[in-house]
Amino acid sequence: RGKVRKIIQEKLNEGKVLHFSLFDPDKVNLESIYSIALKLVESGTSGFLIGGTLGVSKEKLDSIIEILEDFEVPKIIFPSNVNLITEKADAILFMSLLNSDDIYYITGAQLIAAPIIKKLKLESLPTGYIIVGHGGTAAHVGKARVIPYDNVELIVAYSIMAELFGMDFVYLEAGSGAPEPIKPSVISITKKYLENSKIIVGGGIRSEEIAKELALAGADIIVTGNIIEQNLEKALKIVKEISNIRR
Ligand code: 1GP
Repeated sequence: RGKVRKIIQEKLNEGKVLHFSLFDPDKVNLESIYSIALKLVESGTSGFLIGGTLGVSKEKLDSIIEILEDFEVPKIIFPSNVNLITEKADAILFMSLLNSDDIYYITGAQLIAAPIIKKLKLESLPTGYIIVGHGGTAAHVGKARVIPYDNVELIVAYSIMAELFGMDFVYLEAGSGAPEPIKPSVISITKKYLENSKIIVGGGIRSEEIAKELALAGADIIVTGNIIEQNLEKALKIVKEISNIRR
C-alpha cells in the first residue's frame, strides 16, 4: 500500500476525521496560495486536493503543486479528465463517476490514464465518485444521473457497489458551490453499510457546525473548496473543528 493511503489510515485509526483543502487551478491565485496553504496546515488540514472541471491545465496544476512542495501534507490530484495527471503529486484520486450515463467517465478516461499513472509510479487512491443533489459543473460535464439529496436508497446502493468493487473511497459529492451539502442523516445510514470503504464528503460545506455534523455522522474525510477563497477565516474554523474531533 502506498504512502498517502497509509497516512490517511493512520489518522483514521487514531479516531481522527480528516479535512482536505481543495484548490481549483482555475480559481486560485498563485501569489496568495502559499500563505493560504500555510494557514490551512497550521489549522490542521490533512491533505491538499488539486483539481477542477473547467479552465484547468497541467501547467497550472504543476505550478500549484510546486508552491505547495514545502508542506508535508499530501498533494493529491482530483482529476476531471486525463489532462490532469502529473508526477509532481503524491497521489491521484483514481475516480470512476459511478452514476454517469457516459462510459467515458466510468472507465473510458481511466483506461487512457491507467498506463500513464503506472509509468509515473503515481500512487493511486481508488475512488467511487457519486454525484448527489445540486451536482454543479461536475454533474453537467460528467453526464451524471444526479441522485436526489434525500434518496438514501440509491446513495447507499451506489456506495455498496463501490465497496464491492474494492474501491477504498466513496466520494459523495454535492457539487462545488452546492447550496446545500449532503445530509448528515444520509451519511450516517451509508456508513452503516460500509465495512471497508472510507467516506469522503464534499460540496457546499460552509460552516463548522455542518462539517462537524457530517464528521460525527461518519464522514472520514471532509472536503472544502469554495469557502477557502470566499472566507478564509471561516474555512480555518472548519479545519480546526474537524481536527479536534475524536470518534
Ligand atoms: C467540490 O467537493 C468539492 O468538488 C468541494 O466543494 O467548493 O463547495 O467546497 P465546495
